[in-house]
Amino acid sequence: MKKKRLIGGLAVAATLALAATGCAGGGAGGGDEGGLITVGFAQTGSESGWRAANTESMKAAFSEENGFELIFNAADNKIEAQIAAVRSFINQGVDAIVIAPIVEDGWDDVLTEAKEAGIPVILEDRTVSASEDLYAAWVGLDFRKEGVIAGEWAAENYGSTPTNMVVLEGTTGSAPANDRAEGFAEAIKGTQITVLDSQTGEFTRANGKTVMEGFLQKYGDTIDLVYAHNDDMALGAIDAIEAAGLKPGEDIKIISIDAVKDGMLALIDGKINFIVECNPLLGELAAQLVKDALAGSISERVVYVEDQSFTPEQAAEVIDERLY
Ligand code: GZL
Repeated sequence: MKKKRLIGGLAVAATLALAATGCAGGGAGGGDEGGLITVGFAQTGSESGWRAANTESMKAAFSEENGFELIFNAADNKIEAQIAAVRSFINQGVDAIVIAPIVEDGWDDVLTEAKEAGIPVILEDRTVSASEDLYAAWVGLDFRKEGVIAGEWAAENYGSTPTNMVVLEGTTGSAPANDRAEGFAEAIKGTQITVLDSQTGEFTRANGKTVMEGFLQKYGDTIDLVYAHNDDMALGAIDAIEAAGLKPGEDIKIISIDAVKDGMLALIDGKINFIVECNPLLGELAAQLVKDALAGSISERVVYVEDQSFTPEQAAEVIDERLY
């Protein structure tokens, strides 16, 4: 399948240019009498700083001035509620549906219903295991690559000496949790990094803290390294490590993914040692894909937005110019 890879800022700029020239017009096959395209957006919930930035980006892109009427639903990280929201969008007869699927599995039936109703579905952020003919396109990040970059940094910096690691996993069954785990594990093969334990913190700061408290009670100061699948769980781990009288970033090193503002500030403060970015600003690209799908002009079905990574020094250089 053809894949398009865009650099984060370039991706947004390219889409804005298209919109400015009217290429991103209402498109055929969609739009109410006022010319607005009615879109149902099924968001995961509000579990993290990343999610807040993603929701903000989506709402800004699917605005009335951009030609949309947005029906927004946040499913509080409950897959049944998210599937029910999509079914509701179908029953409302929306022109298009956008989904950030909480988990990969369980989507075949409701996506088939959308297809039978003639409503195109665009996936943003996470992916699904359902057949590719059940959605028009996907835009997001290469989670496996994020895990590889994080693991390669761990291997380079800690892999040559015995290192005990615990993992704060993302939401069980979600594409980022699955792929970030797989990429990281591949990258540390052959090193002296040992996984003591791995448990989901559901991508939230509160659960990340609770899980880390459990790890500290069980393994104490034998823990050398934490790999957190997102910044919010890393921030929760910092809370737990400090409460235990230890120094995050020193006594226990931390590697994380997302690069949201609070994570980057902790990185600059030396409480996190390395962060791999996961760009949440997907709204403009998702909106363009909706218009292209309604116009029958989807060129690439898979659109990757490129990420970067940061040490504390690199984060300090860019923190003031970042968009989230
Ligand atoms: C990744 C996204 C993940 C983030 C978390 O694209 O799905 O979900 O890494 C968020 O912060 O909760």
